[in-house]
Amino acid sequence: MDKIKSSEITPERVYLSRRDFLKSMGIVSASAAVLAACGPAANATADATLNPTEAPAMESEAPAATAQATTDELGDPLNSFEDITNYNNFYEFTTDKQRVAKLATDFRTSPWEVQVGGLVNNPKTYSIDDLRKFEAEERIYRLRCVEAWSMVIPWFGFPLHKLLAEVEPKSEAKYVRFETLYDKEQFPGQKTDIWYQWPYVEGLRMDEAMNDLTLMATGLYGKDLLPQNGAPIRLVVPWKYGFKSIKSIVKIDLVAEMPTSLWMAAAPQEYGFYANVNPNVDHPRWSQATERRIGELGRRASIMFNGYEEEVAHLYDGMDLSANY
Ligand SMILES: Nc1nc2c(c(=O)[nH]1)N[C@H]1C(S)=C(S)[C@@H](COP(=O)(O)O)O[C@H]1N2
Ligand SMILES: [Mo]
Repeated sequence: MDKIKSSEITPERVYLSRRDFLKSMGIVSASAAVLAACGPAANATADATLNPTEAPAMESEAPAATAQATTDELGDPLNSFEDITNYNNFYEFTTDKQRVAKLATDFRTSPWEVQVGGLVNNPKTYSIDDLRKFEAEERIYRLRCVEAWSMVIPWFGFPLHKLLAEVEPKSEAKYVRFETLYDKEQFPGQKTDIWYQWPYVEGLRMDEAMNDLTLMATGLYGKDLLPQNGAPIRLVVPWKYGFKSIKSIVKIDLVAEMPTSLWMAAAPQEYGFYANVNPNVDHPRWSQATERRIGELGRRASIMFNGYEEEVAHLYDGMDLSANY
């Protein structure tokens, strides 16, 4: 995965000047509209631009989205910034993927703290500025939702193992438990969607957490994360179904026992702890053999460990992969 290690992000001023150039050519909003019309975000974008009084503000706020690469290591093109920021699973806001972005507009991501503790020698509460001091890099990852759709996303962030090294896990620590912000005022779903046990919780086994692919993402397309993607910081575990990649994290604990995730609590027969992408094991209610890549017509074959078999298959040596959904 040389591509990933050597990646270097273009400074923001380069994007800005490029954007100013495009703007002077009068093609920024036009090209954005064309991109959106090709993807599932068409409705959301159309709604947002229907009101002409909102259009100028939206344009000046719209980030100049640029990534180093144009494809992942398999040659698949990146999904557009519009797709990635307008088609989201974030049940704290709504279960309607095309309404998350709008509901998340005013979400407060500053100040923000992440408490890291549990079975560690150096527990520490990190401000988001502290977390931004970890050297960040661009990582192009496929995101494969358990619902059988997928995207290719240029994340920006740092490997979780760098953070764990700082807090020094004790030898009794066997798992890492992550928790999303609990705030009923800002997350309408936490108030109304009583089916779920809030806050959202996820977990990884220690060796999964230490794997170099496991990313703490603070940005995508060279910009800070938007709230709908889990601002200001979220986990990205590319070989597992998307629900493992928990958003808007406020707490990370090193623990001895396997944590119970929100999805294990809600439907244990459908969502297991490991949740590795596996086209050979169907979800109880649908096939996992194929997926819909957002922006593409038709379906494509899903791949074992979402294409990261070489990096992670060894973590599961001796485990019955047909049994641990
Ligand atoms: N806190 C929280 N994290 C979450 C979710 C959620 O509802 N709440 N949804 C998950 C699911 S099912 C997926 S597929 C991904 C989607 O990430 P994206 O919207 O950035 O593409 O986020 C995951 N992380
Ligand atoms: Mo998902």
